[in-house]
Amino acid sequence: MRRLIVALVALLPLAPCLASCGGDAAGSPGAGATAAAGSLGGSGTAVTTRLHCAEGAVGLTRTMSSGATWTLCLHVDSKRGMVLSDVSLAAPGAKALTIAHDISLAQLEVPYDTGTRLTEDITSAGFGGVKMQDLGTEECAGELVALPVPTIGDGSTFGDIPTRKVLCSEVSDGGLAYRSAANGEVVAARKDQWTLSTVSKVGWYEYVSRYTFGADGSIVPDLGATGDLSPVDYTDDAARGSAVGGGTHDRAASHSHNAVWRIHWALGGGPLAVEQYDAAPTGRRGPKAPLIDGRLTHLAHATEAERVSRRWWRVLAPRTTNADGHPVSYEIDLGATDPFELDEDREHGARHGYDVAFTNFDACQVFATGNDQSCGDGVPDYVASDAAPLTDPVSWVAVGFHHVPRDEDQSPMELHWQGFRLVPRDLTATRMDEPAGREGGNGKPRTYEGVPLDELTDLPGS
Ligand SMILES: [Cu+2]
Repeated sequence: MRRLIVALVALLPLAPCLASCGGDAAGSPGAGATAAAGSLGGSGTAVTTRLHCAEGAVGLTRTMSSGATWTLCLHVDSKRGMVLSDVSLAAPGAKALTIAHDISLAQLEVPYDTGTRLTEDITSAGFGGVKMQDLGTEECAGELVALPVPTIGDGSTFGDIPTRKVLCSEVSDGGLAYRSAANGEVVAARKDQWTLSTVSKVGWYEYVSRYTFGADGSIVPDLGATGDLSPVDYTDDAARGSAVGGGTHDRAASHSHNAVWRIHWALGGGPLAVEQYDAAPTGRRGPKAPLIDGRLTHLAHATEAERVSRRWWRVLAPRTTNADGHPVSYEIDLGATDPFELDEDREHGARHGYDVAFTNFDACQVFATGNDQSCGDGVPDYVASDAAPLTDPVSWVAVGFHHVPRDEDQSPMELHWQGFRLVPRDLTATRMDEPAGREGGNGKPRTYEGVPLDELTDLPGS
């Protein structure tokens, strides 16, 4: 059942851009070298000239195993590193819908539990410039793409901008998409996934910034860490480190990798809205199971929100509906994370932590902390100053990893990952790639395996 449609696109240097890529003002790349495709991987190039991106950005596209097509512009910012803009998805046979104007990292804070070190790796060191590493075939099994890598700002002001092979575009097996045995037939299919990644070396750590685009319309931003433990952050305090040498010696200090991503949503165009879903047991029971009530709450204004059990958020386009008449939306699924409170936000009072925050788009609001602009230093400032209805949402998604070193972290450290998922919710009326025989399966079925529902006796299992 595996269906693989590979985009056939030109392997040509990018022509000068004819129009803006539509990215946020803060992320617009400046004048510089044009991007060129690098060596061709086994699965074909993703670089396309069909998409008009801003100068300094490369256009990328990929048609997935589901038949859905992703297209986006990508450039390197000296601070944020890889920045995606105009990220759009075309479901099979449908027009492309712009999902996000702009997606990037907005901060990576690394405080050590010993209290002796705290770094802000995005706003201080930056993931672009000389920190962004050239890649080879060990790091990238797919296509290496050369990009202009500005060392200062967006590159529009200072000198020549080197073009280097810093981006890896890779298509890989995404595992089982579905399996269903019914009506005497098994339908099953695998799926593929498309990853874009860069590596930035900041001190002893090397960070992999990665976005995985799913055949199902999902986007998974994540951050991997490798390189080496800090050689200068060891402690005698057993509460603040763990022995990585013989016996109880050489306690490498525990620390946190506090990452925040910024997503400026598009969903085909505004006004948009944000909702939070919560569900809780009622304390009562039905005939066989507890009664649980869940509901969506409209978040009318900029706000900080915390992760609790069964809670999730979605950004929706109330005026753009799928064939079922449901507003198209994307769900923010945090998955596993170590919640954190950014140290730089501590002056905002005892309760200043957020797992997800929403604000209206402001081109000046780029970083989660250390923004150092008239529009505020960071997310709590942005939320506090934003009284307008929340209709042009930016999501600030905080995903932490409290790293207690282990022997296997040396040396080099095995890559550890932290991230989250953006999952389409009601983007299409059914799954995008219904297999033969399942077309039109939409809503409550009238029969199951040929038996009318009212004749079905209770089935064991779910
Ligand atoms: Cu670490």
